[in-house]
Amino acid sequence: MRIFFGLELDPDARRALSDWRDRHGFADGRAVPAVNFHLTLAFIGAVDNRKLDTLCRAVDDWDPDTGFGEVVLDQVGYWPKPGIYWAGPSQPAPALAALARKLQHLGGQVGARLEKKPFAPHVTLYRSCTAPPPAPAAPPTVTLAYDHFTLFESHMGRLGVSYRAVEHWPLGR
Ligand code: 3AM
Repeated sequence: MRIFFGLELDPDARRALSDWRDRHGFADGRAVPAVNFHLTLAFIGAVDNRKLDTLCRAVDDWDPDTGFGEVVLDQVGYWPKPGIYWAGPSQPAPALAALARKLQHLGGQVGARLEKKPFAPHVTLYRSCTAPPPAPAAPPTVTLAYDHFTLFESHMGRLGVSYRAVEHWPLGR
């Protein structure tokens, strides 16, 4: 199975981001269904059941010092090569960056390639854009509050990709 760690959007954040996109976020690409909105922390890739189990136990054994928190998705950006139009925080998110680094490291123990690019927190709004999207009339202001992180399975079906939460781990005390 193909897996990654990420943050879920709570229903309010999901709805707010989807509403903002309907009103302001136009792009010539494939709109990500709101049900699929997530913020990727660490992409792991394909693992078998044994590696999945090893990874989950390694996360269980680790006591994250990252607490619960929130980021405000208040800017948009465009990556031309993958054609990704995204929403993300304009402010640095050091706690999430540290969490992402640690999860990457744990993923490395089951064969995940180390990501060389710096962590760029974002929620993908559109994929496969063929042209840079027009600047929106108003930026999003969506608060993404988190108190856990999630291991997702990414599944490619006849109707496109879908994500299934495999396991959650709480953040903060
Ligand atoms: O939806 P976002 O942009 O957060 O692009 C994929 C998606 O990111 C990314 O992992 C997330 C869940 O699928 N992804 C897919 N293949 C990847 C790879 N080989 C990858 N990231 C890094 N390397």
